[in-house]
Amino acid sequence: MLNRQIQKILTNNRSIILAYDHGMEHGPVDFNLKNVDPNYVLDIAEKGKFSAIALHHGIAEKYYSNINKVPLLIKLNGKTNIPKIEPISTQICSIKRAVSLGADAVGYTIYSGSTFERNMFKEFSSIVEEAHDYGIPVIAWAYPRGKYVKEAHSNKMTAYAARVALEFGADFIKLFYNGDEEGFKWVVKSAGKARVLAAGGSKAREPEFLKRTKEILRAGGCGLAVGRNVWQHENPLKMAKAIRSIVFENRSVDDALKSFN
Ligand code: FBP
Repeated sequence: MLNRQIQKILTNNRSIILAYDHGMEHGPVDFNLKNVDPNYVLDIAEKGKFSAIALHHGIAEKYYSNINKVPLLIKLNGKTNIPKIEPISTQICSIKRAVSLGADAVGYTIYSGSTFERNMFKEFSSIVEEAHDYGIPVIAWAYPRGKYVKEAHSNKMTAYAARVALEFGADFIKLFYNGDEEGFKWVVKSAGKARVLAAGGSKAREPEFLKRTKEILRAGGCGLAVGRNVWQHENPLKMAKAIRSIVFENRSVDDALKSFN
């Protein structure tokens, strides 16, 4: 069952997840009059043939229904960026509730290195156990962060965060890619049998973003969990097509850029 569910969010062993949890993580500051509407982003997920859409449960309950064909990934924890304290993100949705809302997979952010890491480790451990009992895969947003983390985006720290998520049983691990393709190979190795997805980051120019995507795949990553570079794009479906052609069809960056013609 778990393996079948993992396959559901893969095409040719690759995956592109559309992330839309920013309303909680950053606030509506990331949105404009179009993409503030979850229906707009769900439509992109469907028409852009994404492997899954990542939502918090409140949005899933009001906007996602069984007519939606794109698999649903429910993010089980969350926080705002308002308190300037050590990073901690706590569980806000149970697996039972996620499953009742139609979740095909669940996600959880772990800030390894935070002085609160033990709280997240404890919750994540139970989440993996329960999700796997239900036969659904778990995606870890693995972000080293906190006052003791000096270089959060270094290969060393990213590889450590990847390994921690593997040790806890994550099936997919979402990580920051710092632009060092060789270094990312070690990060991917450290993630072992867990599949590596790279985070998209703030909006970049298309050639730059697509080049990064190519590098991530060459280093052994299985795809992306991307948000702003798609739904903040003036033509999200063209962007989705360009990303798909690289991730699923192994096209070159130059070929992918033809999607914008
Ligand atoms: P983007 O591709 O838009 O960066 O989304 C990826 C993501 O991990 C989101 O799922 C999340 O809301 C956000 O980035 C978190 O970013 P940060 O922790 O850097 O604020």
